Amino acid sequence: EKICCVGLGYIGLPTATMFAVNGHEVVGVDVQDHVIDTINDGDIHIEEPGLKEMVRGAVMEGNLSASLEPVEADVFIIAVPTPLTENKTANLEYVKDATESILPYLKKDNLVIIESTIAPRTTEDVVLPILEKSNLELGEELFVAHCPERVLPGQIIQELVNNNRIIGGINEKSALKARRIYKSFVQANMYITDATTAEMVKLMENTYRDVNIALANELAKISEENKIDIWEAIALANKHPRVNVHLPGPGVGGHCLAVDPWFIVESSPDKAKMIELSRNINDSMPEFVVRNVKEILFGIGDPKISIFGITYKGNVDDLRESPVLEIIEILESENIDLGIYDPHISEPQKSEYGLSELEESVSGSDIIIIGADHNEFEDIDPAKIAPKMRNTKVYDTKNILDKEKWEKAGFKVIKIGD
Ligand code: SAJ
Repeated sequence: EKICCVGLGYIGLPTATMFAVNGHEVVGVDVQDHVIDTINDGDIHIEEPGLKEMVRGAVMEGNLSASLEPVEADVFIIAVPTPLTENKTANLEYVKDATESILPYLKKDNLVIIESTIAPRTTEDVVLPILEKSNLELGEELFVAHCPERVLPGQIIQELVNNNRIIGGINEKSALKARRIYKSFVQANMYITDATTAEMVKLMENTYRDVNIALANELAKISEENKIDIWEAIALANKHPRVNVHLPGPGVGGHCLAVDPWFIVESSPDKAKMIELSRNINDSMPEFVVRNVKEILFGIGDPKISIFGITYKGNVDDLRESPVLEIIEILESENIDLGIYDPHISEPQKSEYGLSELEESVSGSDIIIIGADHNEFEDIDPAKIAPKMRNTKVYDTKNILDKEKWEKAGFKVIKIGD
């Protein structure tokens, strides 16, 4: 079948590619010229393990191409971002624009799938009214489903194949058609429901995780007050068969957990109390880190702070909603000298965010803040960087450092919540 995938970002590109390597002819659409050029050259503009090889193969075999404009197809997939507005509501402009953009290409028996994360009722109240303009009878001539993606950045390729999927059709015919097309590569179960339930399920999953991380962050603050090591306490609590406390950190970032719970708050502001509080607790963490680090540096004149890892989590290159960027912003607003290092960030962002190489970032520094848990940081030899620093302290927000190794090299290791 011919598939047109609108949006070639962290979800759209792997999904388009997966269809392309599984027997479909796929045209990916994006509004950015450089994305189109990069993909048509068989390369990728994002970092995701295993993706580059797959894209190259699919492009070389002629099954995947990228274009600025949609094309006629059997199946249309919308995988564009739904960012947060200033007022913490869902910005649906990209979803609306993408849906409008396929209108001229829609034909009888086409299937339109929305993968973008959207607030409850968006398929019914926003997407369908646009698709009605095709003059095709919805559910009989034009089939529509909301099939939210659930893959974890860093493991997208394997999770696309192995994760269960929720298929929310506007009617049963739509859901069955959508399930059939995903069967081309999904090896797990696919559960059929209506579009509005599917929207809610997706938001519930990310909200569940966000609320649990907020609990962990709150417990970290409480443990600190009581001089308890939260990491040890969590590990012990999780020995209980029905307990799974999540991990504290510098805050919650990414395009999903930091955003999606607000869509529920937006749709039910009077009821979504715990969800909103959790968002605020997680958003308070950058401040908390800065306050702690400043206490540790108390008495040191004109301190320099090194920051390792600015992405929203380890082993990705994604900076969206990264709490570490907020830590940097606070420190910069106080004119504190910074040395920033992140092996996953390359130009032009490397210059934009003032990054330097490892050695330069620690030169004359008083403390290192570990902001993201990149694997590379576990291999750093602290004995090599200690002599370059003025004070050898490290504040580990992710609990990834080998404390013994760093202490041996003369570092004072302080963990968040310890
Ligand atoms: N984090 C913590 N403590 C934890 C776990 C995570 O502080 O115990 C932080 C991370 O450092 C990061 C943020 O939370 O800043 C989110 O990271 P993540 O790895 O939990 O999730 P994402 O945003 O990369 O992907 C999530 C996943 N959702 C769930 O696990 C319920 C993924 O399956 C979704 O597909 C994705 O959101 C999405 O696109 O919605």
